[in-house]
Amino acid sequence: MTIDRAVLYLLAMPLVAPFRTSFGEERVRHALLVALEGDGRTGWGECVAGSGPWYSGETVETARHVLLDFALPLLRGTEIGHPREIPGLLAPIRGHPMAKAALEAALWDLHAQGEGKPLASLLGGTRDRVPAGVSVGIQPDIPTLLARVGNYVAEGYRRVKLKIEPGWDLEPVAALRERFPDLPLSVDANAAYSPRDAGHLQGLDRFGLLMVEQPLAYDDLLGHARLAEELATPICLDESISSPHRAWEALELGACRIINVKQGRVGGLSAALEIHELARERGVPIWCGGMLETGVGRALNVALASLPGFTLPHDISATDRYYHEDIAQPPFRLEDGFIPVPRGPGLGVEVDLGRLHRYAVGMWSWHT
Ligand code: NPG
Repeated sequence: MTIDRAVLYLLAMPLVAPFRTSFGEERVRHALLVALEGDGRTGWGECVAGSGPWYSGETVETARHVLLDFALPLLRGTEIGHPREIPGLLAPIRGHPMAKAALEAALWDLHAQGEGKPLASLLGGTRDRVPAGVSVGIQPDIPTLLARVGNYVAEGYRRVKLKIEPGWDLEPVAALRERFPDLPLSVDANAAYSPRDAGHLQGLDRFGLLMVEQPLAYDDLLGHARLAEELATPICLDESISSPHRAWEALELGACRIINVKQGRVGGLSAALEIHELARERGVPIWCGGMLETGVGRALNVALASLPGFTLPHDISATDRYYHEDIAQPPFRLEDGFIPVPRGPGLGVEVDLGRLHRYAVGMWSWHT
């Protein structure tokens, strides 16, 4: 494969409902899409950086800058045999994992289309559907939370993850547990607590949670290792796992027992595959996280989640949980609590160019 042209689209996609976490509220998801043209085909990748540097240091603007001014020029005129060459080719760029991952994703799509195979099968996927979880943002009050979760449970979601922060933790979890005694339930703090909160967090242990996700700061592996000794609930790390090496360090330190794998956060699909291998060798459960992606990013997550080491329900929900109208077709639908893995070549979804242009608030073209 050689890249002839790249087009970057910045989309502003209104969410069906505001999504509130401990680091802020989103009503419109900004997504940077990368379309790579080469060998007469177009491959698509979605950059998961947000509009501000809250979840990670990257933003859609830093990603655009790095892609156009540094990453794409590094690939100029290069014959790329396989997308797994991308991390090596982009290695001169320090950091910026989400920007790099978007480029690698588009190349995987191009490569899989060229082979005429679904991305899932090229990655080594073994499932034809993946268990769907749903992530529930911080709600204004407990009755609203119970009603919202009741609807998701009725739709068939297999696991509910509740966003927590100081002031919104033990009480909503207790209310959910009381109403749904057998529901697989987890909580996600997005780094909202400090090591001094260990005693308070122990209060979660009586609710039989699957895990508590990222309680402490993103750069505090040691703090998580110490906290793990005080909690019965398994710790899962998200923000802290920025690379396969960090995953290895976290496991060596005992900082987590479960890993949330997001290909964007770890620098691309090749890195995600390495973490999958590591987790399988060590018998560590992993699952695929989500970043409110459009259908382009979701198709890639579903393909990744179809690998055998991904053993827990994912933050992969149906399209209608995020958007009234998605730029990719067909929408992802829940079937008996699972999301089917697309079977078409590449990502297995079609980008609706009319919708793409309707939601685009910026567009940049790059030529070799
Ligand atoms: O289903 O895509 C989804 C959302 C899952 O909660 C979710 N994502 O902290 O993991 C997270 C959170 C997130 C969303 C983080 C958007 C950053 C941006």
